[in-house]
Amino acid sequence: MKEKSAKKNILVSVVMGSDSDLPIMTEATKMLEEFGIGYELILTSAHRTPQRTTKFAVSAAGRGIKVIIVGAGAAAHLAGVIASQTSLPVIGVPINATSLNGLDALLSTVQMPGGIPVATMAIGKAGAKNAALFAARILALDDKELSAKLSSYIKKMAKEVEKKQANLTTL
Ligand code: RP5
Repeated sequence: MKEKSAKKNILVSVVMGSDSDLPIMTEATKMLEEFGIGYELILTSAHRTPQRTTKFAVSAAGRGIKVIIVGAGAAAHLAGVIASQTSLPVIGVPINATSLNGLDALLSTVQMPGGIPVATMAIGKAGAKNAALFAARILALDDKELSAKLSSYIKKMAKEVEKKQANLTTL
């Protein structure tokens, strides 16, 4: 099922506030690759490079991007700032980057004022993985092949639980 993203139509932007977020956001890119979804990796910060962030946000839809995944830690305003400048769906991944263990990023990402939605995932690796799966579910709305891949993925997960159950009972 693995396909290289480089030659694919780029439909998803995976944005990070810092290169220190990459080990977490790799969980998202791995899933996108598994589903054969083309993506781009963008490094930009709401606070350190506000103009670069605006340039990215206002141009994304025109470049054919359909979904934006944003990982950021600390006072994580990046997803909200991007969501405020595009009508594309924005999925936020709070990252554990400070002594507050990601709670700061979670609240900064999820507590958006009414009118500017950010679909906020769990803190860290599970959130990054789910961000990619959520993007896949959005794209699958008008992509039957992708929809079938998602169904197989869900069935495979269920089978794995059954296998683990069988292993438990033979212990
Ligand atoms: C945020 O600050 C980034 O998203 C990162 O999670 C955090 C720390 O960044 P660095 O100081 O490691 O570059 O903007």
